[in-house]
Amino acid sequence: MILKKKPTLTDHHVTDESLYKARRSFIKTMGAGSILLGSTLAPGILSAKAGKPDLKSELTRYKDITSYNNFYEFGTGKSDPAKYAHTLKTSPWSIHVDGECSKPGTFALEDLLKPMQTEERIYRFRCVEGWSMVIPWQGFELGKLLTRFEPTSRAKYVYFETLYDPKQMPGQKRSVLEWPYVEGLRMDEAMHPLTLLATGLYGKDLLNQNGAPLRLVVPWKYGFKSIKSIVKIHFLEEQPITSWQKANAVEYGFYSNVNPEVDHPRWSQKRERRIGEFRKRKTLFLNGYADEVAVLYKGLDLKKNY
Ligand SMILES: Nc1nc2c(c(=O)[nH]1)N[C@H]1C(S)=C(S)[C@@H](COP(=O)(O)O)O[C@H]1N2
Ligand SMILES: [Mo]
Repeated sequence: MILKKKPTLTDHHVTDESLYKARRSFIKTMGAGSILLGSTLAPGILSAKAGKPDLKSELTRYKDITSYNNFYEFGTGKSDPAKYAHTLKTSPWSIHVDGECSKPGTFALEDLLKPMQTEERIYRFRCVEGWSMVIPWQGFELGKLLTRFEPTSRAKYVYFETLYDPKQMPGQKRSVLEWPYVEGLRMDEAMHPLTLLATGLYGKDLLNQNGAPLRLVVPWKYGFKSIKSIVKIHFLEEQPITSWQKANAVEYGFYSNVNPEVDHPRWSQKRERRIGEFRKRKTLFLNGYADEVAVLYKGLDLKKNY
């Protein structure tokens, strides 16, 4: 679960990243920075207070983000998804929307994406296993898509399903989890402007191992909430049961908020290893997004609702 040796830096990675950074500063200089870093960015990023670390300087290498993965549909090893996820066919792709909403339906992915403006968001990403990354996503706010389906007043939760097709996802032939992978959010979490649907990272389309063509990103929650390769969105009144709750409800709760004060039953959550670094970092409450999202959990006992 944890990288044993320090990854080596090859020319390929350096080129990849220096090109990316050069392009970003070029765009900024040209005054077109608003396209990438403009007014639609969440308050926590735009108004990054003095003293808050600049996540841009902490970016995890593209190579690590795309080769050290969790995607059990392709095996449980960290390098399995990069090796095996090529069997997933991401085009054509459609998404079925139903439940408590006025505009359900089955939609071709292109039609869903057409009106959505993608932007870049650099987020910390913390896996429940104790490792973390900083990832420059391309995506759009989940809430802006969900609104189009007109959720009813009874929609208190939304859940998502990953594709189920053992031919394309051979890991589904083994019952390590109940398939398809399902995850859920409370409606206010889903509608929060930090919550993204990602279509790319580092300025490129998502690779299959990272959840192409569309995956959720909820930066203040443990990584497993960020469900990959989504084919279904369902609005409902009752709290859904997620794949990880089904697998082990004692270890994985519905909320799964990053919280250094609530240990996993088998290990501490106080520290994390940033992939590419040697010394461990302190894990931040709500993964560093408390200013933005702590208000969602006012009055909720986070030791019980882990
Ligand atoms: N469908 C599906 N989504 C998933 C997973 C999975 O196994 N299947 N793993 C989760 C876990 S545990 C993590 S940490 C993140 C990993 O995302 P990454 O590989 O892009 O870093 O994806 C999450 N989404
Ligand atoms: Mo994870």
